[in-house]
Amino acid sequence: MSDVTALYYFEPRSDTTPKFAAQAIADEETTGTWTDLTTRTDYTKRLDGRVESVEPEGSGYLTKIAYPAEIFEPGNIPQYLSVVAGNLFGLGRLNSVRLLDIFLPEELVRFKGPKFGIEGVRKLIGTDKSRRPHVGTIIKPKVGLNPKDTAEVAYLAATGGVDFIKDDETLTDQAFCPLNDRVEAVMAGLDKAMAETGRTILYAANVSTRADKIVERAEKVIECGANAIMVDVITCGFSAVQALAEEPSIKVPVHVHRTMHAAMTRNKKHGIAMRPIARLVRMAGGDQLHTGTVSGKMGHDPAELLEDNNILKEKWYSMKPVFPVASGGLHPGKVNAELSRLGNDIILQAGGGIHGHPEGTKAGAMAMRQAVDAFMEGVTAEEYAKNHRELRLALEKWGK
Ligand code: CAP
Ligand code: MG
Repeated sequence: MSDVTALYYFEPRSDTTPKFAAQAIADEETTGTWTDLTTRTDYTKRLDGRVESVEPEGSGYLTKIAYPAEIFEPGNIPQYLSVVAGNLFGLGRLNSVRLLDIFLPEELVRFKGPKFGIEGVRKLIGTDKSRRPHVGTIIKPKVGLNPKDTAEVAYLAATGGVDFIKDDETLTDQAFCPLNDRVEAVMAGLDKAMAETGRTILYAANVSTRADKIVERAEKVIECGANAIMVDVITCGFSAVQALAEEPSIKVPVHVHRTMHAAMTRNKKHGIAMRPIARLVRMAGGDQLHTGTVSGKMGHDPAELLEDNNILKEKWYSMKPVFPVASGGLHPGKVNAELSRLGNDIILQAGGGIHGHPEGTKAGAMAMRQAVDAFMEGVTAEEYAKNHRELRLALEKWGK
């Protein structure tokens, strides 16, 4: 079995040579430590890490570290991370270090992976032929609405044309909006909307909770009617995503939110880039994953984002492709900027950009769909807005 290799950016401490710093990573994450060992045996040497390359990059260096595959317990994502993203971040010989990507042999990527993936979700929504981007919304305000009012907002977004509705990342099972009551109320409204529109609309209830309760919580919300589930992967863990995705009784798409990711992904000198996180979510079995926008409210690097989305979509052993989600500060005026860079295999999500529309949620959803339809027809949003009122009002309020 070929080695696992990991690519890092790092800046060595002033008294440390780049090669020595890279070697410190290889040692720490395999058989070494800060000093030589009297307990070293010849046969353990086969597990030594190796520095494959060190090259100058900006104000630091890129290094590729080879880790013997035998160190990795097949299927154990937490253990994979403890090696490639473990103690190394704290090593004093490094002023900073960022994990950029991980390359795993097929034997270590034998996961069930996404149940649905892009094609499965497209078939559910009915866009497997048109290939148009999906439009999603997040119920806003983020927290506070009671189940009845949540259901009303969801119904309006659905009849306005969204394909996907989700809870926000901080909404779970609070007293002001009990989870199962919310799911029953929302799904009653969506059943009505689906009958009226003839379209399938997914509602992903946020099942994020403690590891030993999350599958049970997901099974309960599905029993209450949810036709998708959502989980915050960084706060709940990759194992939580894997438990949900691999659970046979869970037969609905898993939407993966990444809240808290920016604590690791944002600093280009230190932390973990979104790319390895995207690979791990694909292995764990997420069907849809937030990866960012090129024009929204969160900090972004379009070059990194495009490659992150490719990692989710390209052929990767037997793992189904994962639907990238562009979300955060989007509104109808930004649809063209997003689609022209990210392509059509994308879910565009808008919270404020729908529920902040001058004529309310239904008009906001219509405006988002009109902006997508304009792009698919090769027409500018301004042109399309001439005979689409909801889009015109959105452009007047938010511009581009
Ligand atoms: C977007 C959002 C999402 C962010 C997450 C929010 O709302 O619901 O959580 O998109 O960022 O709470 O901000 P708006 P990312 O549409 O109102 O901005 O997708 O980059 O992880
Ligand atoms: Mg949110």
